[in-house]
Amino acid sequence: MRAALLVVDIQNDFCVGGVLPACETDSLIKPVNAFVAQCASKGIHLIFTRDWHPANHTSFVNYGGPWPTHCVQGTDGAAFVSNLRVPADAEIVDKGFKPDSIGYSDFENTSLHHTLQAWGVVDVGVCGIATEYCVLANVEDALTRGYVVTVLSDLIRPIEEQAGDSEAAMEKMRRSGAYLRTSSEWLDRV
Ligand code: VGL
Ligand code: ZN
Repeated sequence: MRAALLVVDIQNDFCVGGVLPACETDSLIKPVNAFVAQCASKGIHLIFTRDWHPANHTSFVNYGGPWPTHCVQGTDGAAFVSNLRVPADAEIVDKGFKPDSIGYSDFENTSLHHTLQAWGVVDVGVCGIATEYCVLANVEDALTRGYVVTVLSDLIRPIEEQAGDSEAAMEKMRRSGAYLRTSSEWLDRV
């Protein structure tokens, strides 16, 4: 199987009730669970990512960055939301662990690219949080590394700090060469 699904940062701090919640995450988890199960039954490789910061990360307001303290390694906020089903054989990739690097991408300082190459992956579908930060960064880095990348439009959620942020990110990903399709459209093609 030459396809992989990247499930980005579905963690407590980014969901309803968290410190940095994305929009409408309540309607995200069930469809992601169902889609992950469908992908698994087709043999699609599964990767779940976590934002995984040290307590002194420079993206935090206290250290001069833009964000409230979030997704600190080992805390409840950094845990996957409890109703997200993470299959036992899914690969988990952590990022953002360098204190002085913004670290939105799972391709920076991780073995993700090597893992995908070892599996022979060509197609990468991306879902999760947040559209205009970690989804965008992963999509752009995957494109740079030569993958065929599809943004799964029904299974992503933005933070939308400013109205239009999500739209702009979608347009940026499209212009960079990503396909924007629904999850079922992608599944029919891979
Ligand atoms: C993210 C803001 C800060 C994300 C991570 O996962 O999109 N956003 N850290
Ligand atoms: Zn972060």
